[in-house]
Amino acid sequence: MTKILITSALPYVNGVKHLGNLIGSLLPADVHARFRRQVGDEVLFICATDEHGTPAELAALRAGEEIGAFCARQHAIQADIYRRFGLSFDYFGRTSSPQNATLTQHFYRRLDAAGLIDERELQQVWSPVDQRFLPDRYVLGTCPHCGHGEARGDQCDGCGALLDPDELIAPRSALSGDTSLEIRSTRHLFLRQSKLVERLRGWIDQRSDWPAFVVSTAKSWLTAELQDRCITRDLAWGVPVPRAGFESKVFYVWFDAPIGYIAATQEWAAAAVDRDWRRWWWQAKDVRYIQFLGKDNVPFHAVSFPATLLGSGEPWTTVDVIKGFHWLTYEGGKFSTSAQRGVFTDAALEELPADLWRWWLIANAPESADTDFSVQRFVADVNKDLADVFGNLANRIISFSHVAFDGRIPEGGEPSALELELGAEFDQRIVSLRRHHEALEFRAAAAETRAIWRAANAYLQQAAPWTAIKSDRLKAAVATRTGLNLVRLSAVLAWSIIPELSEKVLAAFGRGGVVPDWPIKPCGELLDGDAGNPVAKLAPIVSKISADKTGHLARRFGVA
Ligand code: B3M
Ligand code: ZN
Repeated sequence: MTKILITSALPYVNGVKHLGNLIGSLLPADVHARFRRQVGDEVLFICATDEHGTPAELAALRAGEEIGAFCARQHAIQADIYRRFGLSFDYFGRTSSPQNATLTQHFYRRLDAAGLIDERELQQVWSPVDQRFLPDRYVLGTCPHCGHGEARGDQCDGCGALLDPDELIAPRSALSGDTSLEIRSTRHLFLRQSKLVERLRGWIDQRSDWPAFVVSTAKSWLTAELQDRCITRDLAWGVPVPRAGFESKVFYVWFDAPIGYIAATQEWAAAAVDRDWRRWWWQAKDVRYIQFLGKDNVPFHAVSFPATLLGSGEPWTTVDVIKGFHWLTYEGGKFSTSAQRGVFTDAALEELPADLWRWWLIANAPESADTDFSVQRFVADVNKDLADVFGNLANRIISFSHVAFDGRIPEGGEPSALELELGAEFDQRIVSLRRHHEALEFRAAAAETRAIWRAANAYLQQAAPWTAIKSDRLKAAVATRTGLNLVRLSAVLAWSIIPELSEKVLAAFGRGGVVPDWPIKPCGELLDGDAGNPVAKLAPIVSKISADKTGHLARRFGVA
């Protein structure tokens, strides 16, 4: 049994995520975790909310809520949404946990002892009214390039230019509006990544399974003069820095967030007996570690976090495979949390069952390039694949078994050449599906899943038990038995992508509520098996999205 450690990028706690966030890390991680459990691997699937940094602080301020209470409330909201999306985390933790604070400070001490921490003086914006240093994005003003009046000290949303706070015209504090801003010097800690370049390069060269664009992103960071990284901030909310003179500072959110993967595993271990986080993270040579994340997160996972782990000089598990994703765009533009543009995960679930979203997103995952979401395409695909093919297949043959065979998998008759060919075809298809899942090729896995449903449908069209029953009961029995087993097999093979719909089907066969084992018997045998077993009636599992509903979705989600 292989031990597979899976982490999804940690969603920021600052608000409900959109479908782009879901497909960019959380959902593919879940599909892979489910697939690995099906084939019998030992899986640990870990995620958490990323709770520190300025986005959380600003969102709490806007909500008029104390930051700790805000994070606790938002964590619960996101946890509930992910549960309803069927995300099967073994643990969904929080980076504000005591475990993460202790571990982050531990890494800092190890890096410091190894001579990898430097104290340097920086010039920063100080607000006399707020009595604090302001991070770049807390300084607002007029953009020197386009004249946009609400430009931030890190970037202008009007023209996209990257800025420094001292370039802004008429700068003011985002907190209080204070215009009497000063520049003061302040001391910060730097992680000397430049001293780790060779070790990082050697480490990256040993990784064989990263997608090409992930390797090239990582390498481009290493060949360019690798910058030492400032790992502290002048904020009150975050992990305290255990160093004299740093009492009013915390660690930078991107320093503690990836450490949160390990800390969340410690939270998981603390939540029950017989769980050992070290089996996954410490001298764990038998673990294969896969990370799922969006392309903007690649540098942090391919360079910065490994620098922390390797620099500690301790035997931590480092990542074997980074599966990075491109963007999901929205009707030709950007999904945007700040502009509330796009489909948000809570709203998606108000409208339709999770599996419809899961199916479309995985079938269209932005794996090799950006992919565009549109309501029209979504509706067309879901209606065709899930209602016309998968749902129809299941409902039609199960209801026929009740009309003609008493709701049982019928006995009698011998498989003909048609069934034998079908068995051989399915053996091939299952091998190919498994290969796609193992290679983390999500679109290809969905395409093969769809091809399997279509092949099952085509068989039933041809074998037509509803016609055969009029003249040849044994032939109808073989076709119905094969058809029912095909439906069950189709559900097993689709379970990692559409778990809820699959389980409805599997429950009809008395096999709901457990991880369905990946088929290992030859299909010829599977498709002819289980004669005499009952099959429960099944209400229509997927209903087609109507034209009215489509109009409603288009209106609700901002495009007519
Ligand atoms: N929260 C950024 C993001 O969601 C960040 C990921 C942290 S992973 C350690 O894009
Ligand atoms: Zn501008």
